[in-house]
Amino acid sequence: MPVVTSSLSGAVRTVLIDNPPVNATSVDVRRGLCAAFEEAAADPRTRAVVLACAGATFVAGADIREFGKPPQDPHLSEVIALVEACGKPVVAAIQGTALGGGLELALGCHYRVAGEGARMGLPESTLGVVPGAGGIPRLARLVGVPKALELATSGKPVTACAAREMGLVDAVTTDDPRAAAQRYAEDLLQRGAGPRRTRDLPLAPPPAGYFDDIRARLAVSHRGQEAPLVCVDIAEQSLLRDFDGSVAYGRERFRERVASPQAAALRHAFFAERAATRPAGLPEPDAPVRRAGVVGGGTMGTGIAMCFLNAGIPVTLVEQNEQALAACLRNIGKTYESDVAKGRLDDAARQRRLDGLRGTMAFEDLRDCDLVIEAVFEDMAVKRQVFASIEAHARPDAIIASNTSYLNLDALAEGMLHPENVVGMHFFSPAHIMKLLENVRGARSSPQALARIQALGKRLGKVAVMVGVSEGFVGNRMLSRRARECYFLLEEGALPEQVDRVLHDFGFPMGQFQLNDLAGLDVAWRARQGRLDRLSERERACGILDELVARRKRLGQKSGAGFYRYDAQRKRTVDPEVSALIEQDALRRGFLRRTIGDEEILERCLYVMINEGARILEEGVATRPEEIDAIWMNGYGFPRYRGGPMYYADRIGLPRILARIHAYAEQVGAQYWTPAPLLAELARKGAGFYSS
Ligand code: T1G
Repeated sequence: MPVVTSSLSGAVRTVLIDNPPVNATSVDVRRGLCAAFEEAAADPRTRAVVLACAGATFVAGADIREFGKPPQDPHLSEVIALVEACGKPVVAAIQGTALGGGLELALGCHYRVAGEGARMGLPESTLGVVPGAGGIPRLARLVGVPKALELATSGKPVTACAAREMGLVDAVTTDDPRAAAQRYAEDLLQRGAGPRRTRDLPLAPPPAGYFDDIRARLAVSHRGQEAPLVCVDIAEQSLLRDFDGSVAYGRERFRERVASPQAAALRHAFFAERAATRPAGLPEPDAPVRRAGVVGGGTMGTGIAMCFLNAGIPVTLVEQNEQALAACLRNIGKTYESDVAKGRLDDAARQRRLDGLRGTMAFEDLRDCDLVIEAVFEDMAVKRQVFASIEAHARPDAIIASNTSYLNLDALAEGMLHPENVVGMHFFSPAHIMKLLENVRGARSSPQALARIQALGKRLGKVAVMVGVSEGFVGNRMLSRRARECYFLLEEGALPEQVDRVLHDFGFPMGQFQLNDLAGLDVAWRARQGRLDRLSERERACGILDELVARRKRLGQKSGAGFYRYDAQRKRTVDPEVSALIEQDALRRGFLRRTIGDEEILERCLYVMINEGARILEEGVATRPEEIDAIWMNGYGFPRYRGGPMYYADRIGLPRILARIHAYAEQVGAQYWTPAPLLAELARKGAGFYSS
């Protein structure tokens, strides 16, 4: 089937792109468009053109799969120039998403008609590249430099209505966009309106100082990322060059970016997340979740309830007493009011979500739920009792999920009448914000139950990764190894601010001790108390947390002091009292503290995680490295432009990592630094996690 066809209706020729699944501008599409527009220009019956796409979406961009391979002519910018040069008015009919090269193609058309649900944007920088087909020079002519750069540097799409407001589209329709565009083209002909080329519009300079200001802002908001800053260069150069020179400059900078390590890592991230959320061997889910039950209205239960409500799934929320229930419902109401105040939500949507929420203290009210998730206190006995109550009142085919972070799901399922319905759904706080969801397959979870929670995860807008039962599943298990090394480093000579700076400079949003302070040192302390019997002698003897939490009541940000001191705006400062405490604790235990270099800190934090990731793959807790990368990029802030821990390991080279693991085994102890057999084997073969 040709990916581009055209047909004449009256005096309007419709050029149709049909390249599933997202009408990406592959080389065949580009060549087909050239042929179609040459035909349209030459055909005397054709007096106007509609450019449309088959399927659910307009062009969602260049074909990412072509990146990193030798470019094939024609370049998209040449195709767009041909469209724009057409002597007859060209109208783009936009449905679904017009993204990247898709929006650039639409900008080359003379007019744009969008369906009301359509979205359009320039997400190239999220892939480490930049609009390479004239997107910034054209968009800036239509909406101004600041708005054009807001789209290009954020990568976030705008709605059709917002696009019309800013002058990006000419009309928004509730009808089929192709039909509306046909009528729009006919109306142009009746009015004698001809082509309106974006390139001919003047380019207004932004306010004085704008470029310095946006570069300063990006250095913070997009710290470490190269592509957003190159977008700024393209806009700035567009003011200094003529239009064709601007397009050529953008194309050159695209070619430079697409070959960069950051672009390779971000492309990996894009495809890894899609692979990670589609575990092999699952059946098609046989029924959607129409109503969800949430037991426990604390921080996690509240966030989980809002995940469902935000996705349009009604919720029955169970709390144990009036006061707790009222507090939970109040918190949800306040969150939505705040979203409305910030313009994230309109009032009708807020009301719809609240209308879907039913609070109760009766487990009986769970009887019409397709899935019930518990988010109660992290204690085995408490959770088992709640599981039993849920099963006693919910439908026998209802999925029963635990939000546990650390407890063994199979132990939770023991004694249940239907263990095949028991799964884990590990949300990350704040649950209604964080993208990651670890879906846990229990030993007896049915394929249908797993298929349904995977489909549910996508419906909730999560990166839902299926993991096996293991202490801490995948993310927390690897994090606990990094935490152990960080505490060891404090004993051996480092201080919290040095460890945190190294991790922050690597690209994490915050370091280990800032993270502990944010989550609450009491949480870390309780988790440690629950694992004392499984800790080594050295780990048990490490008294820093006991001193901070048990004796000095320093609970982290929420108490104004933890590893750091915090002011009323939660701004942190280093606390000499903590440094003294660390030094005294080390002295008391006979450590001879030394100066530790940043490189050792980074290696010990990252390589211990990579080694644990290899063990996780060996045990089948994760089935492929993409899952580990997706988890760490979406749940723990691993910088996307480095691709995730396992991708990053391949870039460093497993032989080097193995050599450093052996060195740390000597220095720190083999019980903490034994190479995972899979890592050692891959290193021996000179292979990687992605190139075995
Ligand atoms: N190229 C190739 N394949 C793509 C693709 C693309 N641009 N976009 C999606 N796919 C595949 C995806 O891998 C999956 O394949 C299937 O389509 C469904 O995707 C020149 C240089 C459009 C919002 O960054 O954001 O244009 O796994 O699961 O959830 O200046 O896909 O099924 O085999 O994500 O409905 C800019 C990227 C490119 C858009 C749809 N464009 N795509 O989401 O489906 S750079 C983008 C998305 C560029 C120009 C520059 C999303 C979506 P498979 P999906 P979805």
